[in-house]
Amino acid sequence: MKITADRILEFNKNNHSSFKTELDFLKNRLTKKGIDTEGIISKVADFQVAIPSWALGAGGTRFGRFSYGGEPASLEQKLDDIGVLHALTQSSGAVSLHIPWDIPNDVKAVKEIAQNHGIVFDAMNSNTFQDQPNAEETYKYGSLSAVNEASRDYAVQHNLDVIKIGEELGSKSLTVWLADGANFPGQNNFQRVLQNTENSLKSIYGEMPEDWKMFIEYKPYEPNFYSTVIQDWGTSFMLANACGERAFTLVDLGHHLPNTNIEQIVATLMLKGKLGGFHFNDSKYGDDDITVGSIKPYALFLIFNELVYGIKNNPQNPDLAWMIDASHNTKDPLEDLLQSLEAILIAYTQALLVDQNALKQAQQENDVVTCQEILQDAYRTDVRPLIKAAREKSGAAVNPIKAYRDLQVRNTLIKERGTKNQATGL
Ligand code: RM4
Ligand code: MN
Ligand code: MN
Repeated sequence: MKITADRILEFNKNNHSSFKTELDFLKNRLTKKGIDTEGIISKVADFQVAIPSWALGAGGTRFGRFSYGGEPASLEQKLDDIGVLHALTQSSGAVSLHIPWDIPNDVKAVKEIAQNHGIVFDAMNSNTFQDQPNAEETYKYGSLSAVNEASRDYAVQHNLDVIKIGEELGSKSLTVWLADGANFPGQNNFQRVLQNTENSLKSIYGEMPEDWKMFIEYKPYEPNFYSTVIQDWGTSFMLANACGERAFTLVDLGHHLPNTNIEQIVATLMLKGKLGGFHFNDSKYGDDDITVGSIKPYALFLIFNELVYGIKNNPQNPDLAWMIDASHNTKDPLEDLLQSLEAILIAYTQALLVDQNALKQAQQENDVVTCQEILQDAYRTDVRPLIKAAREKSGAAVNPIKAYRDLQVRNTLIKERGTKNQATGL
């Protein structure tokens, strides 16, 4: 299914009325405060987030998997789904592939489909946490960190293969998330597995094309429950430094123990020019991968506040690779991703409203109350009319979820693909 620009225009014509009044009211209020609303609308319209290929299928838990109709069965169909999201929002113009889940059979055809939808290939993810049916070596006791040299070499080679595929597709970065770790005390020699990991990452880094970046993602636990080799931002940062200047840390919101101050981690990494990638999701307990902004929207805003500050003030930090790393099997995944995109844009827009000069002055004066007022004033502003204006400007639907439902997207996909399809991946 492809949603044409005409259908979006028609939808917008029928869904305009109340938002224009709200927009005028908000613009008026913000302009009086000296805020450049048109500048904010342009920034929001330009913001692009990659969709991971795994999120389009029915996610499951280890207790079960519930399919839904019209699920994409191939990479081509996954790209079509991202095409639907992008047509509705104009803010998901990128895909992040997970290999070996989504190896393109026909690179040329896949590129053409992506191009037709206005989608580019962002970071490539190299999964080394499962053995494939034809695997020659096992990752059961680790991949890049394994004590078994053959497993390590096999995992390094897999990463190099992923880079090759990425090069053909036009990607420029590799994300390494390692599940490696131990389930029981004594199982691993911490120093040895860390050293193995550093050596393996250096081998991959050494073979990366000159214009590629490497993102090292950390996570405290799961699937290993006693220890994880790259457990936190410090370990990732250390490994990125060991590899070189094109290696960076990747922050995934769900990869922290409860109550970790993620905004402070973001600020620290950006100051050091080492924040490269960012995965959005939300969580209550662990790596729950639930809809962005569904549990802790204020935390998301505070994180965005640091991101916006860093983007403006830290030229030493590269442009970030943004990706949604969330999807849930009790929702239609496309609607879930639309909700995540909405939450991301809301937090971003609110962060853009923060009066940085006033905040700096209040901080200089140790006026703690004013500091809090400034942040909360931005957070408590209903910025949705600005987002609708940005969407209208870029040819997206002013209300993507309503458009998705009005246009009967899911029913059409079920008619096209049937009810029995099952996606590759998780
Ligand atoms: C991991 C991590 C990776 C993601 C996999 C599917 O927990 O978040 O980024 O690619 O899950
Ligand atoms: Mn992630
Ligand atoms: Mn995760």
